Amino acid sequence: MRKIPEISQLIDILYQTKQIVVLTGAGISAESGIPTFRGEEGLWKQYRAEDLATPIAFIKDPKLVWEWYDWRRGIIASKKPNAGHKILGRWEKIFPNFILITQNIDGLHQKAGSKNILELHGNIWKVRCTEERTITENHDIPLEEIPPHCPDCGALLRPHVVWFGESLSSSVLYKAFQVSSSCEIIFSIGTSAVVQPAASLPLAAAEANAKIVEINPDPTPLTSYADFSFRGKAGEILPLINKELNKKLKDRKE
Ligand code: BV8
Repeated sequence: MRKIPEISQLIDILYQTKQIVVLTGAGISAESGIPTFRGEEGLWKQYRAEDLATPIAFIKDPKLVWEWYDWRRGIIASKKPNAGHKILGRWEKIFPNFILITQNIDGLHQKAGSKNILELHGNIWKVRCTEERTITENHDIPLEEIPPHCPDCGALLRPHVVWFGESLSSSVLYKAFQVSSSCEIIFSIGTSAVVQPAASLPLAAAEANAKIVEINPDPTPLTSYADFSFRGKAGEILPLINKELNKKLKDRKE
């Protein structure tokens, strides 16, 4: 098992911490087989974000945008949470105040048992009527009709996700900044830390003297601000941290 010296220093803080925030991005789902956005195998490789994940793209060609989401839903539907998702699901039960903020729309954190989640960018398994704005779950693989229409009023349905150029839910965003500005430690796991306003959350935490812990195989714009920066995969690093944490918690009980 890999030994990383900084882990013991992190554990010395972590096991006494009450308020923890974790921000995740597409990287935490990479080991579940879901392509990230910007990496080598990134989703954007075949497509450009500007062409698809925007309201203009949807107005111009709802069928093309829905074909892309239908394709992604097909990929995600068969994927399972990995060790990283599962450990975060367990940490929610260990730490008194634990909030998970995710940029991901794949729903794998919920599948791994996490309950206290803020989904900044929505959820690929929800659809919204473009007229009535009603939101419903839809797990059809593939979609019966592309683009799908509202069964009540016949208007186009859209994915209930936040596109580029769209504002996030103000209540979700307010809560995300509130908990980030009052936590003791914020983990930034599997995100390239470029998409705003999500990328500002760890900085808001640091402003309030929280420690920043980054887990990512690659450096990001956040790396230079991180107090702990683990260069590795979430599914490898989180089990190492979790193992040391459990040892410390066990010692404390004895
Ligand atoms: C908004 C849902 C107000 C849809 C997504 C300020 C400056 C510049 C630009 C802006 C700004 N403010 C706003 C903008 C514009 C824009 C923006 O941020 N653009 C970026 C590209 C610069 N932001 C917005 O439009 C936001 N709206 O601010 O509203 C407004 C209104 C009008 C005009 C201006 C402002 C809305 C953003 C939400 C967009 N929707 N997704 C969908 O998914 O289809 S964003 C999309 O990117 C996903 O949600 C994704 O989660 C998110 C972030 O990407 P990451 O998760 O970080 O994924 P990525 O692939 O980039 O990185 C993965 C990382 O994991 C890599 O670092 C990799 O090394 C690592 N990794 C790989 N394997 C592993 C791993 N890590 C750990 N373990 C592994 N195994």
